Amino acid sequence: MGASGRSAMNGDTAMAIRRIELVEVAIPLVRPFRTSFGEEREKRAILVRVDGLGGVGEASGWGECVASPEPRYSEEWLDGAWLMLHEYLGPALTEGGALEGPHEVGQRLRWVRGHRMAKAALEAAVADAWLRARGERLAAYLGAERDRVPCGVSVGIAPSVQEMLLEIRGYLDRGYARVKLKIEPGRDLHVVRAVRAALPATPLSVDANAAYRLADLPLFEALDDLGLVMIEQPFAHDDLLGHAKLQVRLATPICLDESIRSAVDAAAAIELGACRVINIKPGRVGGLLEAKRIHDVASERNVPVWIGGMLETGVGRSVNLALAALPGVTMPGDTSGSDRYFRHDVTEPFVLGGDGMMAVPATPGIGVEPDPQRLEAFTIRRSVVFEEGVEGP
Ligand code: SMG
Ligand code: MG
Repeated sequence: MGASGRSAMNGDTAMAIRRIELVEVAIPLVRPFRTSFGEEREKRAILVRVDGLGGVGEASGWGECVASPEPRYSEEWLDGAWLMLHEYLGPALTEGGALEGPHEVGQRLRWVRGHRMAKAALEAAVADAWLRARGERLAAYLGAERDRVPCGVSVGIAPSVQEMLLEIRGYLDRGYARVKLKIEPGRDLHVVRAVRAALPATPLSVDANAAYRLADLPLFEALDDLGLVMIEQPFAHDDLLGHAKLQVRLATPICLDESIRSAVDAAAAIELGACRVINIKPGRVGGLLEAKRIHDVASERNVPVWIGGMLETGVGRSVNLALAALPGVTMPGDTSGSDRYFRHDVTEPFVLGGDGMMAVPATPGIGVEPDPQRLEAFTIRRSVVFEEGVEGP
């Protein structure tokens, strides 16, 4: 056992990190997911495993990195995150010795600029291990009180309105509480109008994934008449001013996703009037604790928030559900059931109740873990970032 392990044994709460491993998985999607920036047919993700040893014993934890194979949704991408975890984040985390808690992860990684999705995965894995060692649930640790949360569903761009409606009706039959339509130039107003006409009472929103500009104002004025719950990320991620100029012209709330990378961003966007709703994703903002801070900033300003999705496996979905149980999360999230994405997930599936509600994991840590056999079947590469007592390259 190394020096950091011994010091952890002496403390009550500290946890020494003994091993960090990355596992890349590729899981077929039940249907392709198309947005304004491309199509995904399988889910590839880096799962981070952290083995820790603390005053209360040994525990392992898992976290999921939501960086996509290509840097379209954000500048991060999967292979970059893999390298980042190896070269910088793993060493930055372990060089400081035993950890007093998950809050120290962000502090140790802060000197690395950006790379939030990679940081979030490591923080989640440490938090899972640390909480499991204490027998504490992530939702409770974050301050969540609810044990079930309402869920919405995000519907990819489909070849025709008919196909989209068929898919949507299937989700509504299952109980989803809100339907989000992906839009892109050329597949926007007529699609949303047709869906609205077919489903006059369904809570509907649209997500443009930054595909438009202020010059498209007439489109948004037309969408404004369709009784949408919100319009998500119409303009570029760095265009807060453009969003503020659009929001004053619309009755429909603008929801920001890609634009909000931190609690500081959230406060600025709210103060500028760039949005009236925020989509929180722990990966996009650098971790679950920053996600909680965004929740707090928005709650203090009476701005509703909801928890987004990145087509996560059960490992990431469990974190999203814990966050969704926070008191300021007042709108259904993109926290859909596992079967909306996968025939088989790496964990036990998350199942939507017929009433559109999903149970928040009720056991310690993130509450789920990869099934060893399924993990093995979906794994395309593995690599050890850190092992106690073993020198790095
Ligand atoms: O997890 O159900 C899901 C997907 C939700 O639409 C969704 N996510 O911009 O909000 C968003 C997109 C980003 C997906 S990029 C892979
Ligand atoms: Mg979005």
